[in-house]
Amino acid sequence: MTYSVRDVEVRAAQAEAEIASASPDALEGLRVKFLGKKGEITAFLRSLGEVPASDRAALGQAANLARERVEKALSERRETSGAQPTAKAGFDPTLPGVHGYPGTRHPISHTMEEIVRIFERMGFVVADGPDVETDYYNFEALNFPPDHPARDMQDTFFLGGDLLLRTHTSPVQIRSFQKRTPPVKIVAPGRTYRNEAVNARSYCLFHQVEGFYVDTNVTFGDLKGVLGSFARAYFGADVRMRFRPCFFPFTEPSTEVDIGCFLCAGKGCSLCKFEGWLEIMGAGMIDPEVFRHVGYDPEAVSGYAFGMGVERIAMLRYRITDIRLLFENDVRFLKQFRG
Ligand code: 2NL
Repeated sequence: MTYSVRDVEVRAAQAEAEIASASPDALEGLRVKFLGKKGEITAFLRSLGEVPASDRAALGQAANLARERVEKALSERRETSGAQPTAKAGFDPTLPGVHGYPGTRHPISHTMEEIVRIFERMGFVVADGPDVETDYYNFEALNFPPDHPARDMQDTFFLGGDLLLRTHTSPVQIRSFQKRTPPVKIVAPGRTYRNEAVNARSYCLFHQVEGFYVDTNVTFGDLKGVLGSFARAYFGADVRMRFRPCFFPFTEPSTEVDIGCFLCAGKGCSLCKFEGWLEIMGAGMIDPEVFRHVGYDPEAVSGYAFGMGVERIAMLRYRITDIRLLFENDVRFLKQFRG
């Protein structure tokens, strides 16, 4: 191999330029290309023995200088490329970041917590119980006799044997009765299940908040007072309320509770279906049969109970027209709530 000092200098300069613009990943390859065992600069150094003795000193000096230049270029490039690996043209690190959607409380959780909070302020204590229940706690203790048509009203998911998915949160109340002695004042929020045909108004899964108070001399007047306070706290101080007689197996007398439509103030609109009233819950005085089932003396104590559907309350409050939206968890829907 014959070469001149100039050849060595030109190759060193080319190597420097190539290294200076190389990506961090390419540097090791370039080191091998120039300084490896078969590298181009190494080749100059190896072949010094074959050059005429008169040129050897000058060429040796040039080749050593070339190796130093390439080594320096490599180490400089390693530092600069490592220091700014993400630096891209047009990137402005002073701009605000792009934030992900952090999520919000689900409107059902939010509504349920608001309802419970109001009752807690009136002295009710929160209780909960299992979603999988026995026939006794879901029906029998609540005065649904076997084969009574009232059971048909609650299309039940039976799980085999004695087990079922609770169709209301009333079993929690029965369990509370068994654990405590009057006075007891409990509110039971939770998930309930019914084998309903799914459509805009009903779903196979929903939530209830039930409450009850048992003590000596609890009256229907106490019930009206507590539910009136609830309605004013949740729907506004000037809300109107009415009680309509109805039937539940576990209360006697029983009532459905309506509030004056808050959208049209009773004039009639699509929300209240031109009734002027919105049904918000059911309630009544606890049937003596229920007390007998849990070992309370119906001559000594009395009590009221009430129950409301959380989806129904949330749909009225937020004007949601399809219950399925509450279970599909489409973020375009959920993002509209700031719970
Ligand atoms: C409704 C009506 C109601 C009750 C629930 C209850 C529980 C026991 C004893 C007596 Cl342990 N009653 N709960 C009473 C009346 C009505 O719910 O429409 N709920 C969505």
